[in-house]
Amino acid sequence: MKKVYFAALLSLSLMTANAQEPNIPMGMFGGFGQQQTNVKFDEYVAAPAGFDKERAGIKRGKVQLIEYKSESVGTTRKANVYLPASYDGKKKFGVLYLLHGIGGDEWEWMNDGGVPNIIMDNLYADGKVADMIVVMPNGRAAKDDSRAGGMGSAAAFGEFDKDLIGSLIPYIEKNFSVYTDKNHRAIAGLSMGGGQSLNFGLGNLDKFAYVGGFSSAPNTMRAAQLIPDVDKVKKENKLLWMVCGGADGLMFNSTQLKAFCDENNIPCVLINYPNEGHNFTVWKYGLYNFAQLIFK
Ligand code: FER
Repeated sequence: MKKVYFAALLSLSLMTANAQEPNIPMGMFGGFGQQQTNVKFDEYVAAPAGFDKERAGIKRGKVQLIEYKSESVGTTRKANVYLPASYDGKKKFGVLYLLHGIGGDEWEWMNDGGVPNIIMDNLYADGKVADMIVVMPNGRAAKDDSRAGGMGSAAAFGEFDKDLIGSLIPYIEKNFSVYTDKNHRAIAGLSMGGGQSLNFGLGNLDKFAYVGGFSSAPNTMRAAQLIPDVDKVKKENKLLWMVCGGADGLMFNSTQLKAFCDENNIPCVLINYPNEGHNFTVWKYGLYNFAQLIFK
């Protein structure tokens, strides 16, 4: 991962304007070490010890790799799906789409330290979450969607909404016992996946009622573009929740949105994880908290 972030820094000056951000001056990209916006953060409450540790004597869910045909990309693509122990194929569940970062793929949350299955198993065991499955796709909507793409695949991350909404969501809703309305669909992600979640979630208020951004990257659209209709977002979005490490140079992507929301009285949470950088400590905390707030 470290290598990827270094590459990200290096390539900043080479970046051309992101298709998602047509009106943003290049200076705004800033990368790590962006300008700051002062906002009042929401209270940080530490997650209980052991929230991310495998616990003995509880029921465990399982993670399965699925493949689906992507119309927009023109390939067969992969995603991991966490099914809780209580998933029996009969009762209907909500769906959380959980996205990865620039250096990741459909395995990043599972294999790079996110332990989403363990966090979810523990939350279920404690009765802290509503019924949901968690879908972890590959957010790089390109024929070659391997991790090797690095910064060069930033544009493919911007194309993922077509694959997600056009192919993956229909596949999940056809093949799993899940609700199919926006109030049972959530989207959240880390870094590039956080930016995608804010862009696609707020950009498709008819598809997602719950939106989360963890350490969102500079692919995050500026607030006025993300929220062109303040009243609509107030009416249709049920949760806009963000977290970012206090020592993460990407904080600006979150604070610019938080400041806009505060000015316009749009409910929005932004937690500053004290002294933390751009890493899974923050992202695990994000999943732990976001999962408890959705579908309730
Ligand atoms: C950038 C710095 C970091 C950027 C993206 C990232 C698009 C993404 C980091 C990640 O996903 O972990 O300037 O520009």
